[in-house]
Parts: sequence; structure tokens; C-alpha cells
Amino acid sequence: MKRYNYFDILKNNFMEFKMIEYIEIKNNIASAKIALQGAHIFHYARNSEKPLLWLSEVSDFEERKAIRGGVPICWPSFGMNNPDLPQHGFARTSLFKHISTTEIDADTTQVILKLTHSKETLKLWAYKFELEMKITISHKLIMELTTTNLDTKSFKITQALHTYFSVSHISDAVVKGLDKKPYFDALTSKVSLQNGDIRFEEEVDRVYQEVDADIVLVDKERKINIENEGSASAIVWNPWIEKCARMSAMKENAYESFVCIESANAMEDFRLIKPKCSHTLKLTISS
Ligand code: TA6
Repeated sequence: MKRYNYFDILKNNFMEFKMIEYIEIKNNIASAKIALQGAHIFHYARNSEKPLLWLSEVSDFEERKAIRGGVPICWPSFGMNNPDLPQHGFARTSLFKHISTTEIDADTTQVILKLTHSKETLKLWAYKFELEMKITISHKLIMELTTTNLDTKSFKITQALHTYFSVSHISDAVVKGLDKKPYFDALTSKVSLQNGDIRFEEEVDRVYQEVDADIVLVDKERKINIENEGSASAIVWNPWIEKCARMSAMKENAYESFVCIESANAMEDFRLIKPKCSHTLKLTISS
């Protein structure tokens, strides 16, 4: 029985057709949509439940423009950790190759996509690499991003799975599990220690270090558990009112309906990958 279909045409808000290729998954437990550009999952919901991932109503679905929402891949650099690269690197606007879609069983589907160095990437970042995204869709959503060094010299990466979680309202959202962790505050460029849970009453943009336990996003309607492996840092972000109004592909009130909790190897949690070696950043989302 066919459980996934390819290639759809998405209408954007101006009734223009933009061809963007994505894979649609439906199994006994959940549904998902994964764009080939950026190996970008932009929809995941368990059957008869609300989507777990937030997607902007005015997101672009256009080549070379990152989808606003879901899980953008920040690679080979997070933020402006590498000033020679675009913000959050080039993976999220690169076309991945669809390697396989496998029905593990009636409840579980696994999709594998890959990006390898090219003339274009070598101009931006002079290293040979393979980047594999393995996404497992079932009761849980599991993403495994594996970087392999195909070059003859070591390279350093910073990265993040920049997950936009849907919340009922930002005033109800509480982030637990980062108490007493040091964080770099991108708004003040100062380092502080987290005191208790994180609530949202203004813009929050923080890179936490020494992250060694699950993070929990508590919302009015559900509790989302975020388990990270191969990562010791995490970013918590909400743009709040002013920044949201300045952001591309976001409605003015978008800040009310999402929280970004990003599984990362950011800033001092960078990874040095030797030739022929690999590193996997793994994220398991459950609720
Ligand atoms: O992860 C937080 C952040 O770095 C914010 O500072 C904000 O810039 C956000 O990412 C979105 O960045 P983008 O390049 O997707 O607009």
C-alpha cells in the first residue's frame, strides 16, 4: 500500500506556483513532509493530533530561500560562527539527494537524504564532505544528522537542528531542563547562569552550554520532550514583537505561536572532524 507520495506543487499566498519538491509520509501513527531542499522537515503530526512543528503561514517555498518553520538545518556553521558563510550556513538552501524511504513497519517510516560537496559548496567552504539526514517518523520524530569528512584535512563545524515548536500561546510556554546552565545572551553578548525555568515576556535568544539532560517544552495542551545526543549546547529563541515584525516570512503576531529550541554544537561546543571520521547530532522529539 502506497504510503508516501512525491512532488507536490505548493501555492504561495500570491497564487503563483513555486515548484518545490517534498516527500510526503503517511503511516499508521503520523504524517510528515520533508523538502529535498535542506532535507527540511516542515510538517510532523501524529494522526488526529495538532502538528508539533510550527510553520509560518507566509513561508517561502522557493529555491534558495529557507522555509520558515519546521526544522532548518544550520550547517556547517551556526549563526555567524563562520563569517565567510551565510547566516546558519548553506545546507538549508542546498538540494539534498533523496536516498531512500523505507517502511520499517506499518507504524514507522525512515527517510534518508544526503548532501555532498560540489563546485558550489567548495567555493564557499573548501572541504569535501558528506552530510546525511536520517528522519524516522512514528510516535516519536527522530532526526540524525551525520557529517563525514571526505577530505584529507580536518575541519571544524558548528551546527544546529533549528526546531520551531508550535505552542498554544507564548505566554503559556515554559522551557525546563536548563536550570543552572551557562548561556551566551545574543542580545547583550554577556554570559549568565540560567535561574530556574525559561518563560517568555520579551525577546529571548540564548546559546546554552553544558547541556547534558533532556529539555522539556511545557505548553497548555502538551509536554514535548527534547532528547539530544552528540550535542552539549542548545539555543532557545523567540523574537518577540519588534524582531518578529522585522523577520522575513513571518506574520507580525507569529511570535505568539512558536518557540525555537535548537539541538546544537554551537560556539565552544564546536566539533573538529578528522579525515574519514564522522559526527552525528541526534534529536528525538516525543510527547
Ligand atoms: O537561532 C536563533 C537565531 O540565530 C536568531 O538570532 C534569529 O536570527 C533566528 O536564528 C532565525 O534566523 P534566520 O536566519 O532563519 O532568519
